[in-house]
Amino acid sequence: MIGMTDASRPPIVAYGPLNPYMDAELARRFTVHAVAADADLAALPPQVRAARALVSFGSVGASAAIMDALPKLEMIGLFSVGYDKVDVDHARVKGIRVTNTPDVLTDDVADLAVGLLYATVRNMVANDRMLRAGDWARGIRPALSGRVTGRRIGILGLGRIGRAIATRLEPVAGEILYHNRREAADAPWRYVADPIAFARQSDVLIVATAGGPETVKLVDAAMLDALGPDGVLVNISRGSVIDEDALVAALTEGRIAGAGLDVFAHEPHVPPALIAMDQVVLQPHQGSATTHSRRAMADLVLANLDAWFAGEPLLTPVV
Ligand code: 8YV
Repeated sequence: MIGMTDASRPPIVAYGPLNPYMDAELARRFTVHAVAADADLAALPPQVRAARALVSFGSVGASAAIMDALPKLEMIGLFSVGYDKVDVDHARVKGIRVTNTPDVLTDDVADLAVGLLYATVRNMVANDRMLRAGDWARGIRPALSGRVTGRRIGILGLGRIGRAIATRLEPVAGEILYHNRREAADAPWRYVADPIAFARQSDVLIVATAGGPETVKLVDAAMLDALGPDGVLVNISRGSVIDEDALVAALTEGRIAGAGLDVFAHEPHVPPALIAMDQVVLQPHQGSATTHSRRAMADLVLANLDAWFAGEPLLTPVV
């Protein structure tokens, strides 16, 4: 009967676009109401307001407003490891559980960081462009590049992804050092407590820390200057961690050598100044965007939802 809720298929909200596999698997289990990321939350119909769970992409997250608009909400299954777009304090106060997708995407995000490092240091994208433009065939020789082997590689944020990046680069690095809120007792790499000293001692700085209020603009003009004119910055974490205006200025003025960026302060907007630069390599937030990781992330979201509705412990709770 129209309007009747099938008790075996609890109502949930799919918030913003997910992916076809996720959509199909959610539809098999739940009564799914798709809500656009920019929907008018004050105008949600009663059957949507009855949702007991919300599934959301990392870039959309879950604000206090969407939590308040869904009075029956019990849990949020986030389709990302980063939960900087989820108001976790509000969720905690309201007793709403939140899950994310750690581990399953670590290898692919770390691979992208390493790829960005090589692509940036070896000018691979600019060289690709000049070859395609016919410059090589016309006898033009590209400028010589820097090198990766032997460089001091600084990892900012030694979480799961930071460790996977360090492990990958260890065989070629001159040294791996890291800066974190605190020293990791089990990490074999050198800890540098002071962020400026850390940047000064790094030839390459790879940002792998979590986003959120604690890390906003952690990489600022002073840190970029400490990295120095031969320094390269790679960011696969969140655009918010870097002062993007300071980065554009440092690149424009040659105060750092280059940058490989997968994330930006105001995605999908990328500053035109960065787009115009040959010494940067840009990706449209592709860290976890492999078929393998996205499938595993979807399965983990589903496993958390299944656990919740079966009254079992959540697999990867944040709240
Ligand atoms: C995604 C991510 O690009 O997991 C994260 O934190 O940044 C990526 O996996 C996206 O947010 C998926 O929702």
